[in-house]
Amino acid sequence: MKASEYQLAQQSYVSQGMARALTLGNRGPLRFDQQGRLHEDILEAYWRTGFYVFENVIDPSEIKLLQAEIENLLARAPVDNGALEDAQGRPAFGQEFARPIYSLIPPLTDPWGGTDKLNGRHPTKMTQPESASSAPKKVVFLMSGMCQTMDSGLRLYGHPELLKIAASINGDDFVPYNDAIFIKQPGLGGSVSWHQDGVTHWDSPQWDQGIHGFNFQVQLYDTSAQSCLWVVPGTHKDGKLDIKQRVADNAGSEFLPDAVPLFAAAGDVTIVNRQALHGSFANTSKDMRVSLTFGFHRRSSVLGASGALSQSNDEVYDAQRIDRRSQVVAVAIDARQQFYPEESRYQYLPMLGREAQLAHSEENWERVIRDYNLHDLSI
Ligand SMILES: O=C(O)CCC(=O)C(=O)O
Repeated sequence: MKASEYQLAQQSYVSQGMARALTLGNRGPLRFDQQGRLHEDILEAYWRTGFYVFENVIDPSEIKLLQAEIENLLARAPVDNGALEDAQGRPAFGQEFARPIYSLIPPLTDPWGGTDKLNGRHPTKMTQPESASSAPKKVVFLMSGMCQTMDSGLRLYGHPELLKIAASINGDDFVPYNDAIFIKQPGLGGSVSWHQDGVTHWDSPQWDQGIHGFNFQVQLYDTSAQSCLWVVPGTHKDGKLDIKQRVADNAGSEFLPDAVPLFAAAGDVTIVNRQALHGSFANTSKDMRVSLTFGFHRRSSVLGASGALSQSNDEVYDAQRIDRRSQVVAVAIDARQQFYPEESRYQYLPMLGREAQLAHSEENWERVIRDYNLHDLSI
């Protein structure tokens, strides 16, 4: 299918989705109560729908710094997965890191749908419209390790308001998960087929609507319903879903009738429950979307759990392992404080009293930040 035909097919779905999204009462400015917890109306809307769009959270000057670092990373990307050179023939960025920074795909394709990748959690394939003949053969789809590839990314990870949201949802002893930057260039960005993120706790006796945590997405550009993530509200409460059946029941169409778009502007921050059914379509629009995605868990969900997704399942997340990965939050908080000294510093309970030891220094960067994502806590 041509990209223009896909856009046309999407048109009425998109406008109906926008209308549904605006009835849900889960978008607006960030508000806290006097104890520094998310306002109860926000918590109610998050737990009812499984997601929230916080408007205007990140200052435009910070967004500019993030955008500049992303542009630089994109310019220095390898021409393909594992290639040693960028498009200008220079050594590609990031080859010294243990995990590849970049993941590239053919334009407008769906790399995971219908495959057994990522524990097979994307059972159906999205439409892959044809890209323009002038399009590059491969485009960057994901970038990982934002705390080591971008100074502004490390500082964002220590943002006090975002960490207050994490504490309000997962408790003061919340634990980090992983991060990934989704790049959806206009007319090129691939799709992420319908899925639920969590893979480990569906049959747990302690299962509830919050057991697999949530993901932030910090949006660097204005997005529309064509380019943004879509979520089926309330599905985080429903246990593991039969996604294949759901798509089959919709005459095989990926345009699930009850999904809504999380359209957002630059500087907005979205949160999505990792059990909610979500996905995004090939980006045939004119929007650039860059979503800095990073998640947090309840400590009780992770302690004693075995590795999944990016981690091998013979890993066990014991207290030491959790502490190792959580130190990244402490260094990020200090990196932020050094750069924005006027801002109030977040007090991260698991690292209380160890702030000096976990200051942002060259030594701690090498010890805690370099290759930190080998220790991600994926469940
Ligand atoms: O942003 C996207 O398009 C996909 C994000 C996603 O699926 C996720 O964060 O799990």
